[in-house]
Amino acid sequence: MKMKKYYASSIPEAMKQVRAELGEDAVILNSKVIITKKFFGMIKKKSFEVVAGVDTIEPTLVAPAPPATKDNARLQELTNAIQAKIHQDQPQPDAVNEDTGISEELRKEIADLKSLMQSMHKKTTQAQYPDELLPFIEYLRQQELSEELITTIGDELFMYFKEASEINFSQCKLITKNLLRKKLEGLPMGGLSYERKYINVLGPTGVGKTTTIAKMAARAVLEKKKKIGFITTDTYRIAAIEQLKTYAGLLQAPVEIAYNATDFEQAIQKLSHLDLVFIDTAGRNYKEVKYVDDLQRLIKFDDQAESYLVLAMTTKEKDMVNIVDQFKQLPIEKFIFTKIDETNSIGTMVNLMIKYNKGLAYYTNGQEVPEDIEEADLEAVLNLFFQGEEK
Ligand SMILES: Nc1nc2c(ncn2[C@@H]2O[C@H](COP(=O)(O)OP(=O)(O)O)[C@@H](O)[C@H]2O)c(=O)[nH]1
Ligand SMILES: [Mg+2]
Repeated sequence: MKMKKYYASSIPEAMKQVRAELGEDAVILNSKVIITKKFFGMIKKKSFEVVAGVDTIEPTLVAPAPPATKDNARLQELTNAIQAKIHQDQPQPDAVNEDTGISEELRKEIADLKSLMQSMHKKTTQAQYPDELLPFIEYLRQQELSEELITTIGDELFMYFKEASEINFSQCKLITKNLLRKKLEGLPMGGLSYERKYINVLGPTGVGKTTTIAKMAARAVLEKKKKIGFITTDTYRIAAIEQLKTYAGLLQAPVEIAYNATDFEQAIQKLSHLDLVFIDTAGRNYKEVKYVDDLQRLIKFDDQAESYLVLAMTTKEKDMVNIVDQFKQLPIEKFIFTKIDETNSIGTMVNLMIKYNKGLAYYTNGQEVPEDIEEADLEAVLNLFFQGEEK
């Protein structure tokens, strides 16, 4: 990637310079305001510094030739060799000797030092990446993949590059997919099991719980011919009850409203003849620990139930992490990610699945019921990750 700094009195002015020099494909990598002081600080002048870059290995990026089968075999061979080497180089877990007499404090200090050294190592390796890798690393970053995963992937690509002396976008993609596949393949993927009667749908307000329930329920009725019903514990807003009732009406399914645990128990009895019961919950302030406690008291989390945590892709990852942490005392089966139509960054999905070791049931991509929902499978998630690249 070719990079250059531009200075101008306004951002549009800087953009003009960038386009004139680097062309229409240039991307802005960074920008900042610069205040210069003249006459002993009495006159302040504002200007802008813009760092822009353009891909210099564009031909391979725009039209990546699909690797020939022979290349693929070679690529796989090299990837395997690199992975074997990585495993060989990885430090083996320390043998635990209970009698070492090392205090807990010292042990913690050693652990901190170790992690500091590891993070320094990461920074050094990233700084060593050749220019050929940078657009791809930038793509991973735009996808908001965690820095930790970017370094793992980057290091592997770098080793491949050292071995093969060249690398193009489609090779990077293949190696990345292999790596992410390995990280995700142990996690449960796929929608309702249809083996458990109660489906608890949890998550904060407005993420799309009720809409997603309607989509899942419609599939259960139309495709699986199941007899279904609904219980809602979201009694704080009349509109929320009406919304569920509307969907239930379309599917000719009963709705029970549970204001308290007794109501809930009665609703369960009333709907006991059905195949599936969807439980819509209130997304009150999840930050209150009490909310999760109440939920636990109100609804059932036994072996007849499966529970899903709904998160919207429009939420910041930091906030999503807080939400998942808040729900961690509940036996969440899998995630459901909604509103993926409103983002171009899919990395968060991957980050959270790996961080919490949880699979994915569905992702939803629009407001239309019942069509805007996809059942998750590993290859679909991996393809989703590179979808932005094909746009
Ligand atoms: N763009 C988009 N909007 C969605 C999606 N799923 C739900 N919504 C919208 O998000 C808003 C809140 O949905 P709702 O089901 O009421 O959320 P709840 O409070 O969690 O039950 C509604 O306007 C939905 O139409 C989705 O996949 N994409
Ligand atoms: Mg709702």
